[in-house]
Amino acid sequence: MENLKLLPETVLKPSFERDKIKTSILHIGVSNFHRSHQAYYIHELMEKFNELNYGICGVDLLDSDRKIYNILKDQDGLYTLYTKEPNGAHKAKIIGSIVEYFFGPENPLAVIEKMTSPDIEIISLTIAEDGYHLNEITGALDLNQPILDEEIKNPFNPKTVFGYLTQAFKLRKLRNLPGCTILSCDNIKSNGDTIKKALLEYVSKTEPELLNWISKNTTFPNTMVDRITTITDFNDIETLKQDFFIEDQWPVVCEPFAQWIIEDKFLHKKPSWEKVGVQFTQNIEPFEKMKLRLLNASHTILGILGTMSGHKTVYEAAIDDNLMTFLKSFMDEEVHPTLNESNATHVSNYKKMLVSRFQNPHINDRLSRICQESSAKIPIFILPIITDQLQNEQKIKGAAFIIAAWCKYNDGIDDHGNTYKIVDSISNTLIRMAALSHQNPLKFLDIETVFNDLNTNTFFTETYLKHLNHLRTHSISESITA
Ligand code: CS2
Repeated sequence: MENLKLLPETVLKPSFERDKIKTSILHIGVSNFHRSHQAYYIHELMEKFNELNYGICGVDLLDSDRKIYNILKDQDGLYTLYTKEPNGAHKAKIIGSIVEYFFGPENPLAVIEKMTSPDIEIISLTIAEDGYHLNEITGALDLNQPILDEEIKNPFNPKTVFGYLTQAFKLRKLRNLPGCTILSCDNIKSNGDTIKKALLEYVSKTEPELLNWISKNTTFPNTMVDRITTITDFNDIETLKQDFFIEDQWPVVCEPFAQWIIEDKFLHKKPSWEKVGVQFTQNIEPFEKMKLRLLNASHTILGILGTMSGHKTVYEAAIDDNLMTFLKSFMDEEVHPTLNESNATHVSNYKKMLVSRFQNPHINDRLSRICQESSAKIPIFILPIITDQLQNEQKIKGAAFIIAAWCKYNDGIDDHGNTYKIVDSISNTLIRMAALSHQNPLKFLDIETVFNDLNTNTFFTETYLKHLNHLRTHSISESITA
């Protein structure tokens, strides 16, 4: 903190008194995205309005997060948000809203105690799809996963968000304390409803007498979250050193755009986050659908088709004319008809803005980041578009092309003969089914955890087959323009 004074004028530093901050948010999952989004908004509220009531206590639950824990401890919770504008302007801002930090694997009881503190009004989450431990087919909590089984047998040594919340709620009830708002900030459909349903399933199995208390003492707003945040690379750390004299072990790099829409469903007084651009709404669905089906689906498309064409970043893929022509017509003809155009959503403007966000030349967003865990992303971002279009007997040509291309993607060789790695929790299955598809082209669609019963729709499978056959002997750009 003392070192901040040594930084040049060009670096934006917290001007508020960090020791006056009250910690009323406990956030689980201090990812880059959390640091570029929620922690940034809260910092803005502190900086611009001196509202110091929503300080964040960061918590990580996974062993693999030890590095960020050590770094944030070392840096007194401070880190740099490094924003890059399309015109090349760069901004370095030191974010000061994370004021405490706990690490579950080191001291689970301290985390439970903190979660029980009456000061904590909001427990927010960015735990990614995996953190919800859902069964891919039924969507219900998958109590057969070994981590949950082990945790249920050792409730005082929790591992997952469910074990922690259950213990904290038990204590809150026992101590006659109020409950809190559980605010999921994950990029999944109906994130608030999803965590609520999974938590209630867990509690009914482990502590059924707590169910009634939870229903009266917690709320689960759905949210839509957005800010393109890259994986920090070594060059960014170096540039910050050279251009801004900042020594930060793990800065966060992102675009200037940010959006956060939250269902107005807080247990305590609603935070005045609208002052810093957060939008509260009664109905999150149109916003959420628009973001998942336009931004995230487009990312997946650029990721798969771009990697196969030999591109490395979203920017490179987004200035490839063939890919963009395909993407724009997919957005117009197959996605837009499934969305509700309204004054609130402005789908047409949103599409235009997306293209310029993707074409920001200074955001080094690797396609390898986008393609990670496609088996979890495609069912959220792309398949619902196909389901809606099929239901309305509308076009699925582009979507079938994307799925056929994804099958070929899992062969791991691009159109120039270079290889790349498939990074996915079911990579073995993807690679095996893609290989079997060379003899039996519909085989890939048999991965039920991803495609459900899509392989029974002959309208879809016929179009898919046509594309896959063409892709077998042609490159992505030849197939797109065919
Ligand atoms: C990306 C998202 O992971 C992905 O596939 O589409 O991380 C995207 O960058 C964010 O949702 C932007 O808000």
